[in-house]
Amino acid sequence: MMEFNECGPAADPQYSLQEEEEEEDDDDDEREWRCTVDCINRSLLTPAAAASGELTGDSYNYAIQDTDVPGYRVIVHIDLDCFYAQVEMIRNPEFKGFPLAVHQKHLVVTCNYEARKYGVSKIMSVSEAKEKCPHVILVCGEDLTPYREISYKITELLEGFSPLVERLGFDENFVDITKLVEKRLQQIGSGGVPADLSVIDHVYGNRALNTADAKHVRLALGSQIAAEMRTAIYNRVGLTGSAGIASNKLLAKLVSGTFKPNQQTTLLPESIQDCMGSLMHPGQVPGIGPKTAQHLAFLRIGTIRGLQTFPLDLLEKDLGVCAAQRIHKLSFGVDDSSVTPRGPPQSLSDEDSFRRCSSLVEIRIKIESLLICLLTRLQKDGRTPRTIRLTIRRTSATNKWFNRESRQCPVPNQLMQKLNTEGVKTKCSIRVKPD
Ligand code: DGT
Ligand code: MG
Repeated sequence: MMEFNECGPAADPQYSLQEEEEEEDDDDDEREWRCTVDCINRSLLTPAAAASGELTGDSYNYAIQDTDVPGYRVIVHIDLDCFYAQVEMIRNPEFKGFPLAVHQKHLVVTCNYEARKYGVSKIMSVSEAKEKCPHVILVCGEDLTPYREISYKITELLEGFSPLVERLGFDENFVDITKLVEKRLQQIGSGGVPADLSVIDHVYGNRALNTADAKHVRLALGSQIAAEMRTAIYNRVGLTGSAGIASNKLLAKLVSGTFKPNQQTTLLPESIQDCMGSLMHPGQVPGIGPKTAQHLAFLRIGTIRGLQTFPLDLLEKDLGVCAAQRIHKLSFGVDDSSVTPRGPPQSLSDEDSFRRCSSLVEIRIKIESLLICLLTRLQKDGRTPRTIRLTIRRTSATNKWFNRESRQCPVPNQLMQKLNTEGVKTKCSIRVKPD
């Protein structure tokens, strides 16, 4: 891994989007929503009140002064459909229309919707996929370069709609379009909202739109903008995606998967509780990671309702005030976290399982090839890294997260100079010493 920052951990490990997180075997298994709960000033609203849309202010005034008022924000979550598979179909158009699976080592990491019809699914072994669909086209997806490149293209495209775009993995983005919605409201002006204003595509729970309700109007306009974004992604990059439109990140992410592929769903405030209630357990709430879910299970909290009704003071004692308040609010669909653009990644990394390596020579060849890939990316990036780190993770049958060992050092000046003058073809010299 190459880091652009000073030595030390690259970024907030809670909910960061480091390149390395997007690789297989990511150790950030506690992907929790960034904690923005104000632990000193408790919210003026109870979560239930906030979730039900009981906000102060004139709901008939469509445009609001403070576009950051929770409940009045309009957030879009876009998740590209079968991302790696779509990229492979762009690279090889002859694959279009046929069942296709992308694998890394022996695992299918995704497959197109044609393959899904045969029962092929993500994280299925290649042999099982072949059993389900003998004529499935298998493409190796171990080189992430094409996915990474298209992924950043999509984010850039979305930034053309709003500067507030937050990447979440390779194929998901949150976009805060509140300001854009405000602009459209201004364009509508005093003439009033057109009576035929409608939500594009699906409304969660089939709720009827009430054009006299400010939040409904804002979300309906949001659904139009989301549809424009999806059209732009398709026209300019050739990819389809599914979108969720809601008043916060949590809800937008939750509903974006309701109808897939290539569809979108808007959540009106009156359906928030139904949407939260549809989740089987707290671990399904985006922002509640597996460790917290495990902890909740230990407290015998196994359902969303159970979490909502669990005494907050007890939860605070167990999880700490900040975390307890955060997940309690999340269980009601309340999420105040803002869409935070993160800019370019603070580190670049590559990894391999070294499964087929059984000698130092093979290890050396493998590390050199990883380093060359990294240097190629570094050269394209254009920034100068400060630190290089090598991490070894020894997996065991019982726990694959432990036994992580790292060594790091400043990137040698000569390496960068050589890279600048001779390019990546520079021979990488690695010394692998036995312990
Ligand atoms: P979707 O969203 O259900 O239509 O399908 P995908 O393929 O877009 O799935 P998603 O959004 O969960 O993940 C985006 C890409 O990330 C996917 O195309 C392949 C990769 N990916 C997903 N799950 C895993 C995993 O468990 N391991 C690895 N290495 N890659 C994964
Ligand atoms: Mg996806």
